[in-house]
Amino acid sequence: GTAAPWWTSGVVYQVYPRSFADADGDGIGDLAGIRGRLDYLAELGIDALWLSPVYPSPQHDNGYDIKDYEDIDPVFGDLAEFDLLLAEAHDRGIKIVMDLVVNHTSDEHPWFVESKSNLTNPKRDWYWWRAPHADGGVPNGWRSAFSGPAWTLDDTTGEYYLHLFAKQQPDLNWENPDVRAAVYAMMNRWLDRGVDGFRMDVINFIAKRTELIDGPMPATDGGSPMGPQIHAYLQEMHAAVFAGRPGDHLTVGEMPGVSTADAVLFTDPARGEVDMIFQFEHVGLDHGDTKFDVRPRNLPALKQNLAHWQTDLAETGWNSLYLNNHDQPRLVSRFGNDTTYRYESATLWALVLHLQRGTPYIYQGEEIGMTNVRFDSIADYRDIESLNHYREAVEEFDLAPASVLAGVHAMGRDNARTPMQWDATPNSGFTTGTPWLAVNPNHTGINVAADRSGERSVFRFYQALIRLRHESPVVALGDFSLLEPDHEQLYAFTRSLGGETLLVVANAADAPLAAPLPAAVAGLLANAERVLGNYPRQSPGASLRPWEATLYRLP
Ligand code: TEU
Repeated sequence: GTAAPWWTSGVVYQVYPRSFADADGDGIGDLAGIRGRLDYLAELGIDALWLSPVYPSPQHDNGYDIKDYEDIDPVFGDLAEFDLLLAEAHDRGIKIVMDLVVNHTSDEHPWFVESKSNLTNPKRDWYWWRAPHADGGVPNGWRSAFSGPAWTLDDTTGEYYLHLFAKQQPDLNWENPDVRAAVYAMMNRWLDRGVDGFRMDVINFIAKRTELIDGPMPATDGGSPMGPQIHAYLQEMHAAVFAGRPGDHLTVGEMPGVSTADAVLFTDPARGEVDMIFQFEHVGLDHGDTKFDVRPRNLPALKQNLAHWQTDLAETGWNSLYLNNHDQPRLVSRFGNDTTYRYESATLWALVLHLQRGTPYIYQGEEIGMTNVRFDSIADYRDIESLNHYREAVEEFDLAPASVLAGVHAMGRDNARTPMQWDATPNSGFTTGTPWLAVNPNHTGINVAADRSGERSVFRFYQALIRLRHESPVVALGDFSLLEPDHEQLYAFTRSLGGETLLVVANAADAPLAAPLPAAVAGLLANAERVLGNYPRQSPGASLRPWEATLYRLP
């Protein structure tokens, strides 16, 4: 058959352009800045870059509110600059994956401006408009992900429009075939331009459970708005955009709230939907109903959930592997120890994630162990999700500001959006201007230059993991088996393919793990050959040091 697609043994690096590298000194990252760092990314060894949106946008949600799908926002550059970045990335064997945000547009997109202008214009049905419900007010009880109702009343026409996110992000009506055709045409023009695929923003929400919109006034059932027609839409998109093209364009769908059963349907190659998805179960285990309701880490639950995704998608389908992105707090602060054992815990989670079956995603700064930030005041934060949450919690629910700020410290999205830390100079080499969001004060010690000059380099550990995935079929394709699933601090599993077996042994805790190690692991360690580790070599089976992680090849 045909060769396996590149992404079965490749690694994707996510760039958040706003915070990566600023070439023109306006304090906001840009395309020229990314182009200036391509050698760094090539040295890391990644196969593709996923760029968060760089299209024209009012920037209410940092570019996830798009007003023109086929241009570049001047703050990031222009189409000529984009073509240059694309060419220079391709020269280095690096693919470029764009962010496709078509569940919603900006409220300044010409489509919405026309749609809202009057009740009978041709684009009225391109969005979700509804008259006030008989009970008065919003059509149903859905809430916006950014606080408040998911419906806003438009005074011009006296109707409400739907926005699962900010009111400046009206949802497109995918029931309308004209909407779907316009999106596919835009996607085809980007692929014709040479881009190598799309990360698809909340793509499972494009299909709504319409019975919850036009039925009796349901109190929000807390369930997903995702409707069953999602599979038909994705198959239609695949046929209209990707099917006839040579080469493996990457499609990764961001899908909050889906299960492994859903994911098998979405990622079964025979169904022609998407190549892989970003699921949210593992990043939902350490908080309550809202993400800011933080709960303590539960390692067995985390291990078992990730193992569940490994085994349920083993025969059919494909996993993405991530612990970080522009919406999640920094992994070393959330799952590790970002002070005493920052190097050890950052590399432990890198090993645990990159040795699983799927396509790993590295979020900018993860490869040098960047940490969360703790600004003193909500005024230092920029993210609409955190700002709306803080205002609602403090002003409407009368919660104590300090406790609400603590939730933002732990889980706010700005944790991932402080500027990339390149060196110890004042703005960490990110900009010569004033950064749009303050640089993390710890950049003087945590930065690319310091990491790569150090004896224990997170960057070089990621380089080794990426090289391993490129060279070793058992890493890319081997069967996964979790060991000691209930152990509170040991994370151990095997990968096997064609007689070759690898073993990961990781002590995900500040406390050492005394020998003898649990029998299931100790038994395998006899004659094991060390492949990679984050501590100086010691005899297999000895007590594990804090956050010690080692990869072994078994005889
Ligand atoms: O995120 C979708 C999504 O599910 C987020 O609301 C996520 O649950 C939340 O941010 C976690 O706190 C995508 C983009 O990744 C995000 O940056 C956008 O804000 C959002 O869609 C709307 O486009």
